[in-house]
Amino acid sequence: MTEEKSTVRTYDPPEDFAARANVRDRSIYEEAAKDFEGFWAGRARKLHWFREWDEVLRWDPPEAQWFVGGKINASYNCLDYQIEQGRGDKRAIVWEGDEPGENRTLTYSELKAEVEKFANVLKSLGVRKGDAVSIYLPMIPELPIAMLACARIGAPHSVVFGAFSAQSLRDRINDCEAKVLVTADSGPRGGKRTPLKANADEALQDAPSIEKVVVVRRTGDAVNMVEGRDLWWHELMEKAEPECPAEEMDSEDILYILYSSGSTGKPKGIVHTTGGYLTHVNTTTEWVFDLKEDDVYWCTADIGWVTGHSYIVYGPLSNGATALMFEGTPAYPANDRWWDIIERHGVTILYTAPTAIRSFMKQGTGPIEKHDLSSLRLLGSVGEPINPRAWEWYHEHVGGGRCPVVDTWWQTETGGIMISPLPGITRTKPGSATFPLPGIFAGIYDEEGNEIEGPGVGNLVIKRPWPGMLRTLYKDPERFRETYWQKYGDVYFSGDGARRDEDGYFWVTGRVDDVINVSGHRISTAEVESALVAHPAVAEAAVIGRYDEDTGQAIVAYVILEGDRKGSDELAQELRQQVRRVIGAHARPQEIVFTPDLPKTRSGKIMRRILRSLSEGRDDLGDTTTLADPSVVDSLKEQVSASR
Ligand code: 6R9
Repeated sequence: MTEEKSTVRTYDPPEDFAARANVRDRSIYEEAAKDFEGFWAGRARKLHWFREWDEVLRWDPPEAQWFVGGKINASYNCLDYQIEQGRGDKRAIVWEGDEPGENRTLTYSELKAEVEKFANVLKSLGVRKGDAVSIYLPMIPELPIAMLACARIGAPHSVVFGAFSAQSLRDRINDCEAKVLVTADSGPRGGKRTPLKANADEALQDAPSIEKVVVVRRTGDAVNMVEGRDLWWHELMEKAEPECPAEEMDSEDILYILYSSGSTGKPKGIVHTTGGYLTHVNTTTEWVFDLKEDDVYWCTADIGWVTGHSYIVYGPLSNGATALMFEGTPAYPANDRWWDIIERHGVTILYTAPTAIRSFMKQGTGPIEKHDLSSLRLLGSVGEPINPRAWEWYHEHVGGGRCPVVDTWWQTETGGIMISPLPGITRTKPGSATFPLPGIFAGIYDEEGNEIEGPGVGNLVIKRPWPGMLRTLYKDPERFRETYWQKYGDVYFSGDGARRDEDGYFWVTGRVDDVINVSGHRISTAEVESALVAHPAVAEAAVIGRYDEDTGQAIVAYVILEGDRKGSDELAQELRQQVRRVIGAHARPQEIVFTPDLPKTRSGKIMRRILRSLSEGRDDLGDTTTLADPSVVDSLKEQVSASR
């Protein structure tokens, strides 16, 4: 993201926060750099191991093994080990349903009891160590229960986001050849219901590996139960044996497979293993969120995405945290729902995405002002570059100016947070994820593979292995090699671009595949977007490169205006000027399309591929099944033809 140079301001950690922070000593960076294997081994020792490893790291690029020979179980670490440390009666999960006031709380002991029973259910259905289990559930406690039950018996889970279509579910089940599917009758969100079981039935018409389907009764909606295949969760749980000791897993056994979102073609089955992954998410949760015993921590992501895996389930629970889990949407039943939840549950740490923040900005501060948000002490951001104006708004209006903001860069592939401020140490610059965490060695490379030292722009890479890294793409090691390692050998290619400024801060500019080339000038869509949203009339912008005979590509900007502002030729002109002012004349959009909405994946990422097709007048929009709201496309088609 561009710095919006005229307004750049830095923020030091508040003194009282810094004085009590989990990480206070800067020497941690040096210590980690001196001996990064020893450093991570020290972190791994904070977990429970049945047997310690023989070797910290075996690195045969691109294959990494961490804590070789170590025996560990993720479910044991998230449950038994917490109870051993006296957290049996502490709340592990505080669940809030789609309807306000619909709550459920599970202490660590209660969660463990449920997990053990469901682990026995899975065993009784024939699931053995190494068998994959697909999970297609709404945001209900049964989702982490099912995941931890899989982890307990060594069955890799593959969670499929509850709003994915039947076709997407089928592809994912077939790719990992899951034996059992766990789903629900239907999933309520924002007052509407997703027919999960009906989707599952459709998916299962062509998913031969599935032997049994376990169905959670969430809403009571009528469903079709197939004799001999489909079983009710509650009936199985009633009969289940209560005790199920955790399997001793090899550090490198697969913990889960998660299919990556939003890109074209076949989804990538990203594989995470046990010991290294758990070490990474455990450490980063403690450091980045400054987690303390009495925190109420809320990550607003869906567990169907990696953010939920790492920072609702494995990171917080392996730290003994109280994690809030919310089934609904920010707008239901009213647009102050999140602020109501924060006030009612006394949330202290909030971790969310820039797209949510920008949608709140559009509504103004009214909904926030109705609530007391003074419990909050730390704010996090993830998923895309956060533009400085959204950062500032988040800091001022949600955080009341007193909470550090951590902008965390990472990917499904990295397993956990890689670049982020440490809230008690780092001076932040709005829009910058700041520095790689201790023990993480990020760099910037040019196209030829030369490292750009000092200020400069290039591809964001990771130079040394890290514990949470993906180990492979499921059953496709060749694609793993090509996608991430072919470009730079033993250095990981992230697919993102980044700039380092004069002070050494990293500014992640977005996917390098979203780079536009206009007359030989490389322009980042994220940079143009940031320039546009810095204009007071603009709430959100998405920029794409359209094929252009003269210049190679031309920039088209789709713009959502603040409040009830209307688009006009004058305003379009003004916005072009704005981009010229912030970046330069070469980055001025050729066309500006005013639109009430943008096509997004359900995790909030703008689907630029669809915008590109639309602006090039192509009728074939490719795969649109991952769209959060398909009707957006039709209204955009009208806008585009009207603007011609
Ligand atoms: C965790 C997650 C990964 C991609 C990543 C990058 C973008 C995520 C970001 C960010 C700038 C941040 N991204 N966090 N860009 N600043 N703080 O989102 O995983 O769904 O795999 O997406 O998201 O482009 O490459 P995933």
